[in-house]
Amino acid sequence: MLMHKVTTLNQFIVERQAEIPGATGEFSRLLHHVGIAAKKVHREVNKAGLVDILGRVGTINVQGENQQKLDLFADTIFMDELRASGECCGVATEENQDIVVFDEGLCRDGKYIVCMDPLDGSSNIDANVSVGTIFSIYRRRSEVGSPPVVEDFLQAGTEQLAAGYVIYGSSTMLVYTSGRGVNGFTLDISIGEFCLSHPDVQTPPNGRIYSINEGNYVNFPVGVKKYIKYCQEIDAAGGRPYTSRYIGSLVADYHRNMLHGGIFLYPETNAHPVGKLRLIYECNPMAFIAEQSGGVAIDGERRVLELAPESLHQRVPFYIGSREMVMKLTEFLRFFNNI
Ligand code: P6P
Repeated sequence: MLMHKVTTLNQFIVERQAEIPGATGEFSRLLHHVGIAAKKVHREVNKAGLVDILGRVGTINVQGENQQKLDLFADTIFMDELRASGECCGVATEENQDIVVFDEGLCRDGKYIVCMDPLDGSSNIDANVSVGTIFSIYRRRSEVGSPPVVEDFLQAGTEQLAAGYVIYGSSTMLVYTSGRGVNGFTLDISIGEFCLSHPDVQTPPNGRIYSINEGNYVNFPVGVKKYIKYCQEIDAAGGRPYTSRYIGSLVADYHRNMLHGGIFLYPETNAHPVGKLRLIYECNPMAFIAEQSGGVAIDGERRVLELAPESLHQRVPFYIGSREMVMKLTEFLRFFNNI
C-alpha cells in the first residue's frame, strides 16, 4: 500500500528554514516548542469534560473577565514551553497584566518575544464549542541580554516575524505564517504530530458568510447596520446571497471564513466603545494570517497591521476576511460614518 507522504510541522519548519540564508535554527526551535505546547493543551481541552478542569477559577483577569481553569492551564503550558525553547525572552498574554520576563538561563539571550491569547473563547469550552490559541512572534528591539521592556511588545503588526493560531475543534489544527504564505497542520494523534493538511491557504476573494454578534445591533455604527441590511437583502432572483454564521469564538469564526470565504466583524458597542478584541494578541496575528492568505483586516479606517499599539491590552474595532467583502463594508463605513 502506498503510504501518503506526510510532512510534519517540524519537517516543514526545517525545510522552510533552509530557504532562509543564514538562518540559525533559533526561530525554528521557538516554533517547535509552540507546537509542543499546542499538543499539551489539545490533550486537556479534549478531556475537559472528564477531569476537574472545566469552569471558572473564581478570579478575574486584567480584562475583567472570569478566568476559566483552562485559561490558566493554557497560559502556564505555553509559557513553560516558550521558556524551555531558550529562544524567547518574554511574553505578553491576555491572562497577565504586565509582560512576563524570562530572565533565567538561555532565555536571557533570547532574540524573540511572543504576544498571545493562550485560550481564546474559553467561556465556550463548557459547552464543547471550539476554542483557540492565538500567537504572534516579534524580534525584540531592546538589547539582547537585558530584560525585555514593554516597548518590545508594542511593535506594529507589520513587524511580526510569524503569527498563528491553534483551533481545538472537530480536529486540532495549527495554522501559521512566517511571511511566506499560510499553511495549516492537522494533529494526527496516532503519531502525535501536526501534519501538513492545508498547504498555501488562499482566502476566497468573496464569500457568502458574514459573522457578527447581532445582539449588539442597536449600538453598531450606522455603516455597519447598513452593511448588515445589505447582506440580508433578497437579490433580483429572489435568492439570499449571504448567510449569517457566528460561533462567538474568534479563531473558529475566522478559520471557517478563511477557508470558505466570509467576513468577521466586531465593531464598537456600548459595552466595548473601542471594540472588544485586543490588538497585539488577537487582531494583529489574525490580520497577518489574513493578508498572507489574500484577505484584508481593518479597524474600520486603517489597515490593522499599521496601527501603532499604545498599551498591551488595547482593544480595537476589527473587520477581517475576504477582500471584496471587506471592501464593500468599507464603502458603507465611508458613506454612512463619514470615514
Ligand atoms: P461576544 C471570546 O470571548 C472573544 O474574545 C472572541 O473569541 C470572540 O470572537 C468574541 O469574544 C465574542 O464576543 O461579545 O460576541 O460574545
